[in-house]
Amino acid sequence: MNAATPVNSPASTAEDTLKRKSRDAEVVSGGHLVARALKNEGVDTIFTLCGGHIIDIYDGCIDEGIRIVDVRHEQVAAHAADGYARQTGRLGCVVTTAGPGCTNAVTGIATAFRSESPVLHIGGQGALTQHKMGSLQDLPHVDMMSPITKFAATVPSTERVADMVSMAAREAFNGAPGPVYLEIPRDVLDREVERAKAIVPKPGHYRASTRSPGDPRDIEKIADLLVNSERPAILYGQQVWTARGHEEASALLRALDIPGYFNGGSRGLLPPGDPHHFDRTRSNAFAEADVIVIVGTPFDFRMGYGKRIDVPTLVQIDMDYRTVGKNRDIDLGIVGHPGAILAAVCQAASGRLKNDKREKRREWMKRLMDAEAAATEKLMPLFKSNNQPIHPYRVAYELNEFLADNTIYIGDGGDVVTISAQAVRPRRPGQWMDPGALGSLGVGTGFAIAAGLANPDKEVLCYYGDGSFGMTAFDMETANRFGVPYIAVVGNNSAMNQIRYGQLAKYGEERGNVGNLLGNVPFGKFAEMLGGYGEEVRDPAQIAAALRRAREEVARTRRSAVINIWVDPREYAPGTKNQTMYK
Ligand SMILES: Cc1ncc(C[n+]2csc(CCOP(=O)(O)OP(=O)(O)O)c2C)c(N)n1
Ligand SMILES: [Mg+2]
Repeated sequence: MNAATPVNSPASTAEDTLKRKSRDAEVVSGGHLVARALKNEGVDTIFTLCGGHIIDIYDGCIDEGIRIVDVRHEQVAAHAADGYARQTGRLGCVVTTAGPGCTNAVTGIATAFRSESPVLHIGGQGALTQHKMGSLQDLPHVDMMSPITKFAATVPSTERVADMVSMAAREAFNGAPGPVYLEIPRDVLDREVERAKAIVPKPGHYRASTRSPGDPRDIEKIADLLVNSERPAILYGQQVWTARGHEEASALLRALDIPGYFNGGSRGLLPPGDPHHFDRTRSNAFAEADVIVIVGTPFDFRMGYGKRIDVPTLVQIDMDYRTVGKNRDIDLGIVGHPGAILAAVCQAASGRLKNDKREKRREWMKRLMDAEAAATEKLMPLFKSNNQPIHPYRVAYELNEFLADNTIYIGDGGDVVTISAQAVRPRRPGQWMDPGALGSLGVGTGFAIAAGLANPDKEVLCYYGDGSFGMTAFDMETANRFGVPYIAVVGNNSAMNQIRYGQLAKYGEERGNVGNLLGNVPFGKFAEMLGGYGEEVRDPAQIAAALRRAREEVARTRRSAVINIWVDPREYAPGTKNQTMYK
């Protein structure tokens, strides 16, 4: 049965329909205004879990042809809205009921906040007529959501509903994008007002272009720096993909022969093997380059707050004015749209790179490329390890070998997923998804649903830790129900291993295994319970074949598969051993 087919809906007569139609022509309810404004903003899908406070939005969505994806936990709805924004480049939308609907979604919205993902969260609220009287599920949502959104407000009247949805959308795209929150009291949502009195901003007429190229004098300066540099390097972060500046970003690397490094959603901007794609020599580049340009990623813990960069000239480009020059000094900063800025720099530098400089850069890139190859060689014994229990590096290697050109790779877990980042190289832009700076476990299932819905022709693979899988996996049923099955791989060490390492190191064997051990769960059976394919893998030689079977079975049954790979709990990622994330 189609997910949207209503069950037991009361039969309506032709007369009822006629009456409804003529009334609809004159009046409109708040829920229908929400849907109209969402449609105007280009939102074609909402992620939601139902509640009495929000049902009129669903009715409006039916009229507007907006897809309603109903999940089993609001955290998943929020992650899915974030994932859908990441995959489509448009505003994502999550709709939750009042109270616990909102609190359950908080992690997803917070994740979008730290990842600068444009998500509109619409939440229900008790009727204004019951304001502060102790209505069902009443909470101070706006106060709760304000610190983790760019804008949070209550819609005060039905007439303003669409207006405030468009206002929230505008705020979501202000500077670096991010989540926004709108609370709609039940009576505001349900009330019908005269259509003529409702404020509905015209599509395409209520917000300006975000493609600002920054100060033209600074564009010239960056072009000069790059043209005159002998050892330049550029790091592209999440924003480059979020703002869809990826083509301009690769064009600049190619035009000026600059080695590129990529993090977050920018991984996959260039395919592995591309002469301008680098990933194992970032610290060499940070130590030896003469000019470094950082685009669209803050100097946060992932960058050692910028302290690990030692370079004569550091340039920072970001969509958020507050990020540029934060945590460390820079030589030049520019604020605007990464694509617009990089295209302008490319244009300003065009034809100015002298042959001797190009020669020097080729030597520089060759040196880095040799170091990349040496670093890969060094990892090979781990990548090819035949150990039993299976070494998590072997899983990471096999996953990378398995990826197809169109596979979207999602990482959701602690140590096993950190390790996978050393091996997995997505083949195309937009095919890498991670939780970002919030480091939230549990993103995987929502991201997988969103990735599938936004890209019906792509394969989706999510690699989970066993701890993470347990957090949100029940919505695998939602993925199946909406026809977007995916391949789930669990790196199962029966522990919250990334945390366990630090505990063992600090408190020893006796007190270190506390609060971090999980049961041995054969997660393959979970897929079977939902009508899909499941398999347990204990032999490293079986990983590749198991993954292929999962691919075939997902295609055949249209149900998600789970390959549960039992990995060695005694192996950890180097970053975990150094506790880099806390330094
Ligand atoms: C929602 C959430 N809770 C707790 C943490 C802290 N944390 C970081 S890694 C980790 C362990 C994850 O275990 P698992 O997914 O099994 O991966 P493993 O480290 O075992 O490979 C935990 C609990 C977190 N980042 N997010
Ligand atoms: Mg684990």
